[in-house]
Amino acid sequence: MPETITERGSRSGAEAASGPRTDPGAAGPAPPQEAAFEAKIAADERIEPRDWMPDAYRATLVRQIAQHAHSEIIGMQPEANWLTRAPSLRRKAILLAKVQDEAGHGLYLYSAAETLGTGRDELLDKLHAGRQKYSSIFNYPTLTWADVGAIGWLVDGAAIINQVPLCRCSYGPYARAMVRICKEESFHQRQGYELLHTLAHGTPEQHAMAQDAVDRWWWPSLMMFGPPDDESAHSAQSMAWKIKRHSNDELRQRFVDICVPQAEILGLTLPDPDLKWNEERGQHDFGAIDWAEFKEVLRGNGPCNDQRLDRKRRAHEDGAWVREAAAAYAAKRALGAAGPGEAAA
Ligand code: BYC
Repeated sequence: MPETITERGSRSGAEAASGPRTDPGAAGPAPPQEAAFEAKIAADERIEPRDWMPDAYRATLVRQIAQHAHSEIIGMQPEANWLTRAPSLRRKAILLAKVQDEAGHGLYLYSAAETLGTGRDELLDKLHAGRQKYSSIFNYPTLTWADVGAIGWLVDGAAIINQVPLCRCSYGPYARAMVRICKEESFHQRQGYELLHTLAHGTPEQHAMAQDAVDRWWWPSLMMFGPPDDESAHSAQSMAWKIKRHSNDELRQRFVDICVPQAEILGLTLPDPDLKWNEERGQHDFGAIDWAEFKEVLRGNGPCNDQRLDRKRRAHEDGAWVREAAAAYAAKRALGAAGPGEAAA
């Protein structure tokens, strides 16, 4: 754990006593630590764990990083579903590596949240109690092997578009975690693309399986970027703080424009009759997203919400003995390091 962080938003008792102004709209001149924070943001410098920061900035980061970390961990489930049924040893080894990477991403992100004073246990308790979200995308089922390819191409592809700008996030530990995550996500996207390419250029049955997977994953992938800008509660503030660098709609559009030529090379069709190049805008127009479906999934009513959370809770309970054993081992080592005399004292 980092040093204790006070609830008032500063890092030490002395600073808290000086009364940091945590409400950006509060009257009167900004206290010096708030002015220093704003100056760093304006200069595109990183905010680090020991720096003063407004409570709302800290809370926004914890919310987003927690949701992101939970997504990585829950995101292991739909893919792990195919580990025992991968069609070859090569495919199985690749998928195993990918699923393990997702666990690693979760750990980097929980560690980033910990630098803000919120431990992993607390975040996991909230996830298990249904009080924190994870990405909507992981509430859809993986019905065929081609879904592993579609997830790599579309889901990891969307994640990269969303996450590359997060490498420039104003909060240092999150930005640095994202650099490593994005490198691995690129490999994930490539494996999905290569898998789908192989299927799409295989037998007619394999091509149909690839097309069916793309048909099912396309629209949920577009929803990953979050609600439209005019309904995005947090975007304006997060962009002002340079946590987010682009709006949800901007990134969604970028994703569509990148996917269209890739789909052509794959020999697959994107399931949107309204998808077409708009010469004037220099971008693709695309059809209406079913936001009612998105809201239902967020409310817990997607096809796999219950299954995903049940499995996550069960895995956590089943792993209790590992955490207990690790804690007992750490305590034993600490005792040994202190020496018998000090331990007795
Ligand atoms: N699913 O004001 P908004 C991955 C929530 S990739 C669920 O626009 P914000 C992976 C949002 O939390 C996926 N909830 O919010 C890939 C907020 O609710 P609360 C994870 C969503 O934060 C492959 C409300 O809707 N990636 O991990 O400004 C394999 C209003 O939205 C979703 C990240 O998390 C959604 N799709 O922008 C394995 C990236 N969209 O909190 C793993 C980091 C929105 O007020 N996160 N909501 O209750 C972000 O960039 C931003 O948090 C978002 C949303 C763009 C997702």
